[in-house]
Amino acid sequence: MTIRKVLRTGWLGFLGAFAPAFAGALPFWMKLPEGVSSFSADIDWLFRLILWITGVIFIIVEGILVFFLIRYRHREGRRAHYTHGNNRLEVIWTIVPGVICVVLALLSRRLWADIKQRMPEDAMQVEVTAEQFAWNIRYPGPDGKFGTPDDIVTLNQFHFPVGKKVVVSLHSKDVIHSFFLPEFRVKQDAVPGMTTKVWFDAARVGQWEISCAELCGLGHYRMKGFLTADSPEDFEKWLAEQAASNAPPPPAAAAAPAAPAPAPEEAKKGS
Ligand SMILES: [Cu+2]
Repeated sequence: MTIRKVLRTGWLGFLGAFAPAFAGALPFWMKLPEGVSSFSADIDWLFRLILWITGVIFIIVEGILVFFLIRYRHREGRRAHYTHGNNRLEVIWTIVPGVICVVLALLSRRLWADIKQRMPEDAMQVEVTAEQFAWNIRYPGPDGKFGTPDDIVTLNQFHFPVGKKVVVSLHSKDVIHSFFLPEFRVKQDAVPGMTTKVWFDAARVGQWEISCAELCGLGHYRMKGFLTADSPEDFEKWLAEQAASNAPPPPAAAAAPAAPAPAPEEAKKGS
């Protein structure tokens, strides 16, 4: 097989394999989880494009490797001969990957800036502090400031209103963790001593998992939180409940331990 034939076969294979990529087709075992955030479709498009490019190159390279292994296997009486290589081929397989990398970098540049560099204005602010092995979620409370007594803190329970953009300031208390929301196409390391911002939003009401995507210790497997997108009314209700359970007991209640506790139904209405 001449070099020209190898190149032509490879090129035709490349084109053939790309046709379904542009139609957005993927075999069922390669399907990604449902995309919930407003940028998940853009991430998926890039992901599929890169997967097809690397997949097709992988198949071509491995195919040529197997072909050479069989074609030039050891046979009695056949002598190897020295070859210095082919300059034209060297130039082609250096330039093509170079061009692909530059095109991918340019294609992903805007999306990267939108997701990682430009935080949306007018977004809800939440602080997430990772520790072995839990997620501490902090809301600023009515004064809108973190680190004040009215902050609302929950463990592993992250609620936010559907359709609202949320900016998360990520911290870590101990080791490197990774805040991973697969359905939102968000994954960001939480590094001790650093504040890293990340944002997302949800197109629908639902509950998903917050995983830690960094092997952070023996309990890494159980470092799991819950992310819930509520309707705005449900979110306000939930936040008010959390604020009530976070608030220190009023001095009058502390001074009168003998007062009868309200029935559960009444307590609910009062909160
Ligand atoms: Cu972790």
